[in-house]
Amino acid sequence: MQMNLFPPSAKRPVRTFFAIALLGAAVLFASERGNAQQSTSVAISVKDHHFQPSQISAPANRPISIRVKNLDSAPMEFESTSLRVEKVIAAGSEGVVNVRALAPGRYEFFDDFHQQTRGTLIVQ
Ligand SMILES: [Cu+2]
Repeated sequence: MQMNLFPPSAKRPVRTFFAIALLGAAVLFASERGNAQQSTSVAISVKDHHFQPSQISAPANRPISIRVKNLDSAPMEFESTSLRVEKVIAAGSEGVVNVRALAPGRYEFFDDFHQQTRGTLIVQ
């Protein structure tokens, strides 16, 4: 047997209230996640086998696009063990290296074709 605590007219507004509250919470949650996942981009150049600047920084917990411009007349390979990336960039050209969202810290990178060419990404 069904117990009817509320008369039919009172039941609907209560249910509507909860539905709206739930929807509101879902929208809030989704937009916070959206902010956290919004990517950021940072640029760096290579000239005379030196990164310019040799230190770049980016916010934590966001995917990062590193735009690498190779101003030298030789190809280079942007590489990092801690970032788990590797990308060849032809002479006089540029490439984008996409990195996952990172915890705060220092992440070293180098040119695999000219190992003395080194730089650091500071995530904070
Ligand atoms: Cu390599």
